[in-house]
Amino acid sequence: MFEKLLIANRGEIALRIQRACRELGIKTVVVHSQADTEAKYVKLADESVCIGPPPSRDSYLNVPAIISAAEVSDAEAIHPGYGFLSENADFAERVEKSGFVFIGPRPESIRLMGDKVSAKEAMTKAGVPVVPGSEGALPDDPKEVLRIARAVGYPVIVKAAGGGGGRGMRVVHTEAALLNAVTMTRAEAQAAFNNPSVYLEKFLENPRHVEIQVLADEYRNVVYLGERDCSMQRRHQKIIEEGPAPGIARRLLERIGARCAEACRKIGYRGAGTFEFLFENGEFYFIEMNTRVQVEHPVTELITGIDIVQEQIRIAAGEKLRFRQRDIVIKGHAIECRINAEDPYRFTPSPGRITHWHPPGGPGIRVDSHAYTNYFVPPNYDSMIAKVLAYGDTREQAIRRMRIALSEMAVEGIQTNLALHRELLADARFVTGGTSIHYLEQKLTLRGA
Ligand code: MV4
Repeated sequence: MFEKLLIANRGEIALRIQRACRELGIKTVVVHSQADTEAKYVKLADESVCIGPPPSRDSYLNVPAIISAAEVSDAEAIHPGYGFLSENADFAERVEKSGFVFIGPRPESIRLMGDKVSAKEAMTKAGVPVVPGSEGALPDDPKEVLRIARAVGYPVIVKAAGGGGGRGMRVVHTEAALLNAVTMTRAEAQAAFNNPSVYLEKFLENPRHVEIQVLADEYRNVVYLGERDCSMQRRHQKIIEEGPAPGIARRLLERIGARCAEACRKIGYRGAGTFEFLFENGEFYFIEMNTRVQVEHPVTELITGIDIVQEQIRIAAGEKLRFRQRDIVIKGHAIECRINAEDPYRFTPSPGRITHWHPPGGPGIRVDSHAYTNYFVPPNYDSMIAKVLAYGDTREQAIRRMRIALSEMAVEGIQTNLALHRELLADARFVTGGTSIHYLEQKLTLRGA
C-alpha cells in the first residue's frame, strides 16, 4: 500500500478521500488554492501545499503545480476526486510519466470514454444496449445526414463527441431544422472541445437517468454495485440521488449490471466507473461512461457496505478485488440530498460566511461535508457544501429519516436549497418514485407560475 497520497481536489471530496486514507493508514497531502487555506480539512491533512490563487485555472487545474507538489511532498499517488482534472487523460498520463500512480483508470480508458462516439462504439461492441442513432460520427454530406435522421426517426438529438454531461447537444423535431442544427452543434463543439465531431441519436422524450456503479481491478475482476437513480435534476445538476432505482425489476437491473461488468472486462477497464443509462418504457440505453468517483457514490456505499474510495486506492496499488459478484448484496435503500449554497428561488450561488452550522444526525444519517460554523464558502467553486444521506431498510424508512434530517438541519449566514429539499421529500410524485429527468424543472415552472 502507498505510504503517502496527494489529494488533487477540494471541499467535501478532499475530506472524504482523506478519511479513506486514514483508514488505510496512508499519510495525506492536500493541495489547495489561496481561497481554501483556512479550511479545516486542509489543516486536518498531514501536509498541505498551496498551489495558486483562487481561480481553478490557476490552482486546481494547474497541472505543473500539482505535479511539483507531489514531488516536494514525496507522495506516491494522486487522487483527482471528481470534476477538475479527474477525467483529463493528459493529466493522468502526465502523473504516470512523472513517476506517480494515478488513482483512476488507465489514460487510454479515460480517453476512450471522453470521446462519446468511441465510448458508444466500444459499448455497442461489448453488448451494452445503446440509444439507436448514427453509427459513429455524422458524415459531412448533408444528404447522408438527412438519410440517417430519417432512418432513426424524429425527434432526434445531435450531440458533440467531445461533450457530455449535457454540454453540446441540440434536439431536432423536424427534417427542416436538421442541417442547421448539425452545423451549429459542430461549430460549438469545435469552439468548446476543439473537436467538430458530432453524432445523432433518437431523442427519448421522458426517460429516467439510471446509472450502474462498477469496480474493476488490474486483473479483469469486475463487480457491479447496483444502480442509482439520478433523475431529480435541474439544468444537468443532480439534486437528489437514490438507490436502488424505484420500481425497476431486479432481474432487469441485474442483466444490465452484468453487461456493464462484462464490458469492463472486454476493454480492460480498471478502477471505479459509472455507466449512465436513460431508462424508458422498460429499456436501458447507454449514453456515457464516467471514469471518476462520482458525487453520489455514498448512496452505493450505504446499500452495499463497500467503501468505494478505499477500493479505488487498493485497486490503484495493484491489489486484487476482495469480493466477487456473488458477495455483493444490495440491502436497504439510500437517498442523497445535495445541499448547495444558492438562492432558493433564482438558483444563483450564495457564497459567504456560515454563521451557524447545525448538521443532522441519528440512525441511518450520513453527512459528507467540509463545512462548519464560521466556514467561509468561497465564490470561486461549485456551490455544493454538503451531502446529506439517509439509509433505511425500505425506501419509506429512508424517506422518513431524510425528512427528519432536513428538519433538524440549520444553516445560517448564507442561502441554501434546504427548503427545496424539504418540499421534494413531501412531494407525492417523489414519494411514489420513478419520476423522469424533466420532473423537477416542470414542478419549478408550475410553482413559479
Ligand atoms: C439524451 C436525452 C434524450 N435522448 N439523449 C443530457 C446529459 C447527457 N449526459 C445526456 N443527456 C441527455 N441525453 C437522448 N438520446 C436527454 C438527455 C437529458 C438528460 C439526461 C440525463 C439527466 C438529465 C437530463 C436532462 C436533460 C436532457
